[in-house]
Amino acid sequence: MASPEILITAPMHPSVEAALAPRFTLHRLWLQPDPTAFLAAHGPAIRGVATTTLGGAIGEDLFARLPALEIVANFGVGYENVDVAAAAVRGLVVTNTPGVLDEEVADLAVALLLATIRRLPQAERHLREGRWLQASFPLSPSLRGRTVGILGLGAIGKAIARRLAGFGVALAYHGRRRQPDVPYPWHPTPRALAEACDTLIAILPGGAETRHIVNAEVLAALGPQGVFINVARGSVVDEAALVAALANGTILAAGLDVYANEPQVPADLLALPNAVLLPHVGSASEATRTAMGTLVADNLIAWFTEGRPLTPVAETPL
Ligand code: 8YV
Repeated sequence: MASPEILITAPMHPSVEAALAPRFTLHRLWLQPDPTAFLAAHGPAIRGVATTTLGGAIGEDLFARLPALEIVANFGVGYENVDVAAAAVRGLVVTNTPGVLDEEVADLAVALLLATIRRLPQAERHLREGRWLQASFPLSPSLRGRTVGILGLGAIGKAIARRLAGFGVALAYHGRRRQPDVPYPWHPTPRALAEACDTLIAILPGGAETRHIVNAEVLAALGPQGVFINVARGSVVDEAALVAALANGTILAAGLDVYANEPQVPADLLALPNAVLLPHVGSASEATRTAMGTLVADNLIAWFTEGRPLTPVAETPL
């Protein structure tokens, strides 16, 4: 029997193709000189799609050209790039990569928090540029005595909270629902959380529902000693309001791993001395990206061999 045909929409970690190549016929859409003509010719045979959070949005426009499509396997725990409602109408399974990146992203979140508060990149630049020979690096703010609010207490948020419990800071959270088994105070809105803390870590899903959930009002509530860390999605914060809040002292500092329009980072954000900026590296270790790629492939393999995906998203019609 011919092996099932899989469309890969964008380049992703080599572990995906390594695991899929022996079992499937692979088509690499981004290498096609004319993707529209390619889809017209090969679309009807394609039964699976592997896509990535950073590879652009996919939905009905693509699904309509793939009438035999059964499953969309997303590289990334966030899957706002896949129109799950359109997929559900067509009875398509959608999978993501939960679990395998939680601890890695939580490590990065804490590293970014400390780097931002203790101004580690600025301190390193001070040394490298020879300025230490003239003067000690200026004293930094401190994590001591802070209350850290976690916006989105899912699996990664909890992994961040576990780490921060060991740092002796007070914790609080906001999510859609209070979680009865969580010992930290819950606040019913992002603004109420920001009022109750001075350090806010965003680790909630992206997409329309959470767009600009951190706005000028929330930043003002965080206050002049406020530190904002974003390891979620650029869309969850009003980037223009954040730039203004950092520039005029509404908040103290920000540490960002994600942006509204990646890989574009606005020039006025780049110019701010009180922002620590990373290029979306939360899960970007070799080991974790390999685990994510393997899970993308394993979902497709499980679907085509056993008829059940390993990690379907909540909206998937199973
Ligand atoms: C990756 C991520 O950067 O899992 C996610 O949702 O944002 C990151 O782990 C992304 O998936 C790479 O495509």
